This record gives sequence, structure tokens and C-alpha cells, in this order.
Amino acid sequence: MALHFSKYLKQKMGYLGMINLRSWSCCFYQKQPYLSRRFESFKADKQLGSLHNGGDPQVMNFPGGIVKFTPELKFLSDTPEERIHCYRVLDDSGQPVSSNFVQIDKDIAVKMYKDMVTLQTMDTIFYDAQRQGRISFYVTAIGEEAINIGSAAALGMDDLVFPQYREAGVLLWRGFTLQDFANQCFGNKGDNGKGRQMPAHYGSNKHNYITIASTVATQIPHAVGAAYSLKMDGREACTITYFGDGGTSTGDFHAGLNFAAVMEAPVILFCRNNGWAISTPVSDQFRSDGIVVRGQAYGVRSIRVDGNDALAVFTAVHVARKMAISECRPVLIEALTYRAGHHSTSDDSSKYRPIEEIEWWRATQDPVARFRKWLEGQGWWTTPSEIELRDHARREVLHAIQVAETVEKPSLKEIFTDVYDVPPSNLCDQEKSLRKTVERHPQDYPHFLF
Ligand SMILES: Cc1ncc(C[n+]2csc(CCOP(=O)(O)OP(=O)(O)O)c2C)c(N)n1
Ligand SMILES: [Mg+2]
Repeated sequence: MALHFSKYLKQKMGYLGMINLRSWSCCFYQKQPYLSRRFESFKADKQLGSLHNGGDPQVMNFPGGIVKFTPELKFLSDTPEERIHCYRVLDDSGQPVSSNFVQIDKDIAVKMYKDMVTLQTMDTIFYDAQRQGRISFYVTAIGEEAINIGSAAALGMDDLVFPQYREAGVLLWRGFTLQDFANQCFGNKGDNGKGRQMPAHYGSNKHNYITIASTVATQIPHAVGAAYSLKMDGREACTITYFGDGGTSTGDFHAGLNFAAVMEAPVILFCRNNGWAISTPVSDQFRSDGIVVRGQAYGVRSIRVDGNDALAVFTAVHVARKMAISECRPVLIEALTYRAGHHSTSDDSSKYRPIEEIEWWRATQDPVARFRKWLEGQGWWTTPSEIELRDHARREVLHAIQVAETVEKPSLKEIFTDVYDVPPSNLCDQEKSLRKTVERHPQDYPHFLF
């Protein structure tokens, strides 16, 4: 993406000597006639206005825009009088509370539900596979199935996804098979990443899903830059990036939001506020009213939604996507939810939060059960279809694991390929040293192929 973008700029810069700036900017924006600067005073021909107040002594045209004066010495409050409301469509029992949502047809709704159940099943079985020592690591999306599938269903396949690590469901929705997931987790020859990543760090070119890097929030600037590139190319697509509440304490989050706002990048910034960043509760993470209020501070349109309500998530992303693409602007979504599982297989959350809290969320706020009730209310789902789906999903996941276990690992030489055209000498030395180690201790490396 970055390469493509710099090539594009070079081409444009090359032409600059031949055309005037006005026609350059016309060709630049021709596919987005709706583009306009939101801060008038940035325009060069308006700069004169900043030298006076247009005859009104109560205002001043500062470089960032016109500001009114006040004799009142008033600090902005640190807490709002009321917290930002949370958009919801379905109540806890799956009943619509209003008709203010984007209608979805039966086929899509049923696929959404099937994928939510498949994700839940995959998570449960893969988690157990780690406990049995068959894979080394796993991270579940338990409790966040509506966020995963509701958002994925509202996107176009050309939209690029920049995930954190709890969004395997987006990839599932796009057609990554259970066998693909299992191959990655077992790091076998069928893994796109050639076994170089930790389990559950998926990536797929084919599905426009950028490979997961669990260095928290690094994906945010990437998504913003890629969105900017899509805009430059006049593409009818946006990017979406997911991150947790913990991710918002990084510099990357703030740099990303600011860049997206200023450069008017068509990106959906999707925060999964699940209450916890491993053992850090949100009360130790920030003092603001969550994440949604930060959007306005950066000049980004924002909404807070119920992350356990698949219809609310679908609707918010559907509308955000339209705004991002047609108006060329970023949109921030804060989805309130709860991480109903442990952080990962390396965690035991009962050590830092009450079991009753986890059980309450699982029992009363399960997004899968809520969406099922709505489907049943529509007459689109029955108990026999539920039994068949769960049985089918379970058998498919177990089969995928059994197959993945028997597929051989990528050869050892693959560790050293795909980065350098001609590997540097230190890498060649490392390869020699690794080969010697494996030869000396074959019992410790039974799966290595030379
Ligand atoms: C830059 C960076 N710092 C620290 C970590 C260690 N770490 C891994 S996950 C995590 C918590 C992230 O929490 P959050 O963003 O809320 O996502 P969640 O796990 O709740 O989905 C941390 C601190 C990391 N992976 N990367
Ligand atoms: Mg979190």
C-alpha cells in the first residue's frame, strides 16, 4: 500500500511542472466532487480575513477558525453532565426497542447468526486444544461475537480490515475456512504465514484482512494511511480498524485519529470497549466518558453503540461506512461490551475480577442468544435448526483440527525467506547455527523439515 502511494505521489509530482495547481487539485478530487474543507480559514484566499474581525469585536478569526470572545472565566468541565447515550436496537430479550435500524434480509440475518455460533464454537474448541497442549496459544472473542459479525456484515469486501487480535469473526464472515483457521493455529504448510506467527495471528490477502500484529494499536496508523491512499485513488472503499479500550492509551491511537481527521481519511475506527485490558480495568485506563468523547476532540464524527446487539452494530457500521466513503471522513465507533473470556490462554481472569461479574455477563448479555431471540421472533429460526447448526459447527471444527495436525510443517529454510532478496551475512550465520542445533537435538525438533 505504502509503495503504491509513493509511486502515485511521484507521478503526480512529475506532472506539477506542466500543469497549474488548480487543475492538479481538480484531477485529484475529480472523483469526489463532494470534498470540501471544513475549516474555511485554511484557504489561502481567506487568510486576509484573519487580519480583522469583519467589524464584530466579539469574534476573532484565529488561524484555526472564528472564535467568539466571552468575559466569563469558565473552564470546561472534566465530566459531562450526562454520559453519552448508547445506541441500541434490541433489548436484553431480543425485542426491537424501535424501528430505527437498517433492515437486513433473511439470508444475511441467518448467515450472521450461523457465523456467530461458528465463531463461538471455534473459540471454545480451539481454547480447549491449547489446554490439551495441541497448540501453544489462543485468544477468543467470547462475548464479542456481535461486534465481529455485525460489523463484518455491514462492510464491503473491498474494504480493508486492520484488526487487533480479537476479530477472527470478521475473517470468518469473509470466507476464511475453519481449515484455514486451524492451519494457521497449527503453523502447518497450509498457513498463509508459513508458521512464522503465533497462533491466532491470521492474515489473508484474498480477504483484504491485514495480518494481525498483537503489538497493541500499531494497526491504527496503518489503517488511516491506507484509507488516505484509497481516497487518493478515488476508490469506493474504506478501511476499518479494530482496537480495544487499552489500545486507546497508546500514542498510535491519538496520532491516528488526528491524522485521519486532518487528512479526511475514509476510515472506520472501531473501538471494542470490553472493560478490561488484560488485568487493567477501564477505571485505571482513562477518566473520560469512555472513548466516544475523544472523537469530537479530534474533529471525528462518533457514536457509542451496544456491542452486544448485532443489529445496532450492523446499523452503526453500515451508516459509518456510507459517511466515510461518500463524505471522505473518518468515523469513530465505541462499542460497549464485556470480555467474557480470559484475555488469552496466558491469562486467568478470576485472579483479578469476580467470577460473578463474568457469569452475569455470560448469562444475561450473551450477544449470540440475543440475536437468536430476534431471529426466532422474525420466524427465521427454530429449535431443530439450532440443534443442527451447533452439531454441524462442532463436527467441522474438530475435523479441521484433526486435519491440521497431520499436515507437515513448512521447511526450516522458510524462516529465512521473504524479507531479503539476498539475505545478509548475519541471517546466513543464524540459519547455519539453527541447522546445527536442530541436527544436534533431533528429539527436540521432531517436526522440522530441512
Ligand atoms: C504495544 C504493546 N504494549 C503492550 C502489549 C501487551 N498487551 C497485549 S494485549 C494488552 C491489552 C490490550 O487491551 P485492549 O486494547 O483493551 O484489548 P482487549 O484485549 O481487551 O481486546 C496488552 C497491554 C502489547 N501487545 N503491545
Ligand atoms: Mg479491552
